[in-house]
This record gives sequence, structure tokens and C-alpha cells, in this order.
Amino acid sequence: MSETELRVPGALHAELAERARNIRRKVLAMASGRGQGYVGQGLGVADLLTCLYFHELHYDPAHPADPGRDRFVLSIGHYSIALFAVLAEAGILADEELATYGEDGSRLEMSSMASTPGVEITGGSLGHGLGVAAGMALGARWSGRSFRVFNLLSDGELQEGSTWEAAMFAGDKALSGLTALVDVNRTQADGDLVLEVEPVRDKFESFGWWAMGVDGNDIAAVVNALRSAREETCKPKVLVCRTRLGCGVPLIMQRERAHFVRVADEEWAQAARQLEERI
Ligand SMILES: Cc1ncc(C[n+]2csc(CCOP(=O)(O)OP(=O)(O)O)c2C)c(N)n1
Repeated sequence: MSETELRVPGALHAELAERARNIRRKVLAMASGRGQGYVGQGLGVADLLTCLYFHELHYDPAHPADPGRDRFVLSIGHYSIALFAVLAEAGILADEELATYGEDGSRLEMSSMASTPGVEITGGSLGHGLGVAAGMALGARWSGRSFRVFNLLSDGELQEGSTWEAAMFAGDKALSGLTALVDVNRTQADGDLVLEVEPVRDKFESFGWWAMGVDGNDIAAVVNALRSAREETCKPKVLVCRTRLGCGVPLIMQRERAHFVRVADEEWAQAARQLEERI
């Protein structure tokens, strides 16, 4: 057992692991219903979002727009499949609605819309989430509210100038209510990253942030990293999370082009079997 696992009670670890499994099941069900989707991303960040929604964020599922809620800002709109699965697991969306993912007229678009309960911003155009999240964190300070703001962004978004303007702003204003989680899966649309983004931690630190690296598919490590970030009260915080696209389902993990997955009918059943076998 690793040192980080020892610092997370077994019951908590088991509860979060079960949540993450449910979220992966929902991701596969949503994508197989359409025959396609951003399934690799959904599986890749399932552990991260589980730890965030079921061990860190303060919110009331019955009142998803409560002004005192902690905010989760998804800048990578195409990761909406993961967010919808988590919102259903949290009881903010109904499980039945997940079957409409990507359908014409559905509230569950393949790129997230702010009109969906539990979704804070409309996504699609990359590189804006960190700026919005920083603005929200400043708004909390100005209005004397204690809510915190978490932003999930991608390594591809680190190639956007707007991300670094936001990082500079948050560092300068010492926005300690802001925590960014960077999903470093080392891929973007056509395969590997087209521009190198490392060293990510050093870059954020040079903008005045507190930074830590973590295995984003290790539940115990993520729980501990979120706690360490919570304990830093002077600076904006960033967790640089290494994740694996398709984590939990070898069939998706092994795909060469796993950015947007189209899978044959029989392969969805195989993917679902692989997820259960791994459990
Ligand atoms: C401003 C902007 N430029 C380009 C795109 C097109 N686009 C959609 S997804 C994507 C890949 C981005 O890679 P990353 O954000 O790292 O996502 P991942 O590979 O994890 O899916 C791109 C370039 C976009 N949505 N917005």
C-alpha cells in the first residue's frame, strides 16, 4: 500500500472508488447510446471529478444554483460527458436524462452549456475557463462570500495566451479561493501535444501560484493533493494532474486516435465488460 493510500481512510477510499466506477459506467452508457463521444476524456478524469464532487466541493444537490455553492468551472466543454455523469451521480441530473447525451434538443450537449443545471459556463471555445474562474474568485472576495472556485482545464489550453493572462491575474491578485486542475493527458485533437507545455508547475509558480503534481487516476493521491491545496491560504493553487485517456477501459486506452471515439456496436459491450473485469 502506498504512503498516500495510508493517509486516506479505507472506507473513504472504497466509497470514492465505487463512485468513480459508477461515473465510468455512465460515461460508457452515454457514449454507446450515441455510438460516439468524448469517452476517453470522460474515463480519464473520472477519478479527479469524483474526489472533487464527493470529497471537496460544498454544494447542495437540491439547490445547484445556491449563491453560496463552491463553483466548478469546466473550460474544456468537450469533457461535458464526464461532468454530466458526475452531476447524475450527485443527484443534480436524473440518470434517465443521460440517455439524451448529444441528441438534438437535449440539455446534455457534447460541449457543455451553462443552461444545464449544475453547469457554470458554456464551453466549446477553449482557453477561457481559467479567466472566468479567476473572475468568480475575485467576485467572491469583493462580495465577502467564502465560496471557492475550481477550474478543470486541459494541457491543450496551456497553449492559449488567454490562459496565461488569467494565471498572471490570479497570481497578482493572490486569489487563494481559486484552484486549477490541469488535465495533463499529453494529447490533443490529432494525437500527441503539438506544442510542449512542460514544465507546467514551474510556469505556474513563476506567476505566483502554489503548485503540486499528482497522479490524477490515483484516488488517494488526489484526495491528499486537494487537501494540501486547501491548506494553502495565500496563493492561487494548481494541481498538475497526469491522467490516462480512457483510463479503466483498455479498448479505449489502446486506441491511437482516442480524442473523439466512434466505436462499433459490439465493441461497446466489450468496453463495458472490460470496465467490470478491471473492478
Ligand atoms: C479556441 C479553440 N481552438 C481550437 C478548438 C478545437 N479543438 C477542440 S478539442 C481540441 C483539442 C484540445 O486538446 P485538449 O484541450 O488538450 O483536450 P483533450 O486532448 O484532452 O481532449 C481542439 C484543438 C477549440 N474548441 N477552441
